[in-house]
Amino acid sequence: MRLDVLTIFPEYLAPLNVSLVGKACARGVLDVRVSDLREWTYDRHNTVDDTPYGGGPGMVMKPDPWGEALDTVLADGYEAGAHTPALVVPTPSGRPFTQELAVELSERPWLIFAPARYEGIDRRVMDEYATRMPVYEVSIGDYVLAGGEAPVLVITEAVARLLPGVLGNAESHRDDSFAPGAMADLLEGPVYTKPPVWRGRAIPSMLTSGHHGKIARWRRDEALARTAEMRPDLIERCDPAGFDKKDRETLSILGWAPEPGGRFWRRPSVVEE
Ligand code: J9Q
Repeated sequence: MRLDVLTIFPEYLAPLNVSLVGKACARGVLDVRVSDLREWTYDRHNTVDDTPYGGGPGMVMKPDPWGEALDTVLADGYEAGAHTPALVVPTPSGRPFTQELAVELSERPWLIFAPARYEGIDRRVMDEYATRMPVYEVSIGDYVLAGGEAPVLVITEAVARLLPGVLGNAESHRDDSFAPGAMADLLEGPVYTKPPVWRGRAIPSMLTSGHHGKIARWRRDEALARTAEMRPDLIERCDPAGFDKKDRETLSILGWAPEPGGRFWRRPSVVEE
């Protein structure tokens, strides 16, 4: 996969050379190119922003540097044999970044990231490049950042670990919270390792019982409890056909009951302590 990043803070992308993404690059699975957007400014101050039409706070990134930078990166990439690019623009007004979207992006051979500072990029840039390639405007969550560089790191890590040959056998995709598949719709419960007692705290005895069926059931119950506590929206969204008899029993103890439609809803009588 080829990955271009156009940014006014190229140093911010240094972590792309580290850890999993760095290894993917070293192994030749990923070809990362970071370019400084200011290379495509031609005034004395390397201006990339201007005041918004219609007034209002903040500054908007000018279309010209983006247009020239994107045209150059596209020409370079095509010349190097890359094809079917997609533009990824991190923005709080984008579609939520999910594991499903990570999988979709990981299946594309060429991603071009356009992280913006200030109040965003002149809309005409996304409109123009949308006529030539898919444009993904993506939000990594509901909070305020100074710019899209951190989201680029987040999205890149989520995508890179899905590329063939990047993850070792030790880490597999299936059981991750949010991975499409096995535990798809539940959060993971607690995990433990040696020593068996740490600062007077023992591990749950269940885990050394050797009863693999009981351990699996216990883990499932812990996952249900954790999800109900931290992400009740995930329980509500669950297809009830995915719950077995014991799941229903556990959910009932946690204060959840099926609606007439079958989906689970938390009984209003149960309140937090
Ligand atoms: C560019 N807050 O926030 C959440 N996902 C993306 C963003 C974001 C931001 C500011 C600038 C992206």
